[in-house]
Amino acid sequence: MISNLEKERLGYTPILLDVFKGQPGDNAEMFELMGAARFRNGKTDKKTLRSIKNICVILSGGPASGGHNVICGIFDAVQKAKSESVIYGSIAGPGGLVEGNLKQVTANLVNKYRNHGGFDMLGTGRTKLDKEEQFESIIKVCAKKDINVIFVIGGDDSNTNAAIMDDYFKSKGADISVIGVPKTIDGDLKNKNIEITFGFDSATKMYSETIGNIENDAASSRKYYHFIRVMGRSASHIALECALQCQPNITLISEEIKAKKMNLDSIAKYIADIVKKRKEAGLKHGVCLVPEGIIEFIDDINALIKELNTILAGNAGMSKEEICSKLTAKSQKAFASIPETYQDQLLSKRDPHGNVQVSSVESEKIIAEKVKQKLNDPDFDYQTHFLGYEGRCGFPTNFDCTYTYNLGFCAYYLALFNKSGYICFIKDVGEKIKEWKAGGIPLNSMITTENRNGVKKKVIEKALVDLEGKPFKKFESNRESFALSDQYVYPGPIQFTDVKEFNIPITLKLES
Ligand code: FBP
Repeated sequence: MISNLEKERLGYTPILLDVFKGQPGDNAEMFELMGAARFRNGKTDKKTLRSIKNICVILSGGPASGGHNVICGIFDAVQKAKSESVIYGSIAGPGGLVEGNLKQVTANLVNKYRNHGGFDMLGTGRTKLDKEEQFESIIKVCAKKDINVIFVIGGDDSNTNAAIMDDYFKSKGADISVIGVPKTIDGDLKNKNIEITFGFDSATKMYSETIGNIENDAASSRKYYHFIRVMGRSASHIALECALQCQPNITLISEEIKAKKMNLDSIAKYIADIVKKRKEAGLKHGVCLVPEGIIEFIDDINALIKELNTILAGNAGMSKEEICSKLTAKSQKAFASIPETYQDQLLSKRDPHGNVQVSSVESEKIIAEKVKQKLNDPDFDYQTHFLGYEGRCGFPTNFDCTYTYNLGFCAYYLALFNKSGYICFIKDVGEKIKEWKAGGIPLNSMITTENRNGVKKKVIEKALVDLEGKPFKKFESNRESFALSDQYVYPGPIQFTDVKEFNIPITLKLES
């Protein structure tokens, strides 16, 4: 059974960019602009286009609303090209392709998932691709299924997989193109061409609805401080966007905390001072946003995590005492500064890419508890919330539906125009849709090296909140008034009514 809204959303038709209309070659040509491949209206000799055999699509990493529409875009692009390519989906992320666990993406299947949230059409996973055996296995699976194009729909780690896989194929002369598609609710895979990752708009609107509701409860009940942690593994883009949308009293921005070298104690003092001032003004309630990734940006805790990563990488199964004995004195002190109930959360196993699973670290509770200790005021009472997984799979906004559908076309066109090792983009999305531009950039132009699991690895660098950028500056210039008086905004649920212009994120508007 499907809900009424599901039925209605199936009927939404995303607008297709002009450049992707008609048969490929009839209406589009590629040109190079400042290191990027770009499409514009024009004609291309069809004989110069790649002969695409079969295709594999991979949904990779955390889900993000709009992923299914990327696949719908690829599917429809194949139909428009009057191609006989079969599209296979890799089951449960990159691991499916390594193991040959594939599912055919048919018209019936895509038609069930148009404008639909989640990644459940194929499932997703975080398998790290960096071993020769994995790549050799993929080459065999591709040969068996006659696949010569792989689309990786993912975030920084997944597109790092795509870059490394492409390098391997090129070094072995394997004729398989790899194209990435920028996804992640975290919004941290961006640059001058990739202005936004898909899923960010839908997730921040879903979180903002709830934050607005909690703000209203705070202002109604007038007795609690609400500490709300919002997802975002590393960067604070989600917290900043929600802060601009809902105007809570306090929002912590991890990048600023790092720049100011703040530790847990100074963060607690900053919040406690605001609580005291509000109490003097007769306000005993408030709302504080905490970005999920904060823990890795707190000066002494970051050093502690780095040490823990190295210790845990080589010594699974050690007791807490043994681990602590291997820490430097400074890190032992930082570990002790975390309320004991939450210390084990830093010792939990790392993800396949060597990341601490910050979604399991209850930083909102750690901070709330520290503030309580600092205030020592019986009037201070708090509630905590984690807005995480519920933001990743909801119905995509009209913006995300349209953006992803075009990303699907763009990815297919890049492969068709003989690109490999590229990530697609649609830019100028703050403008009217007829101004949107499509293209791709080499994945390798985004690669750097980072310490993961104690080993130096190639990775795509995360784009953090720019403290000199307009979104942060706007927040900074308003935060004192947000703190001392209530200027809550209640955005309410996502609206799906058709609009001439998309209601894009405030941070994106300010950056455009
Ligand atoms: P991606 O970067 O893969 O899109 O994932 C983002 C994210 O939703 C983070 O916000 C969160 O910390 C993480 O995934 C949670 O991962 P998991 O699903 O493995 O618990």
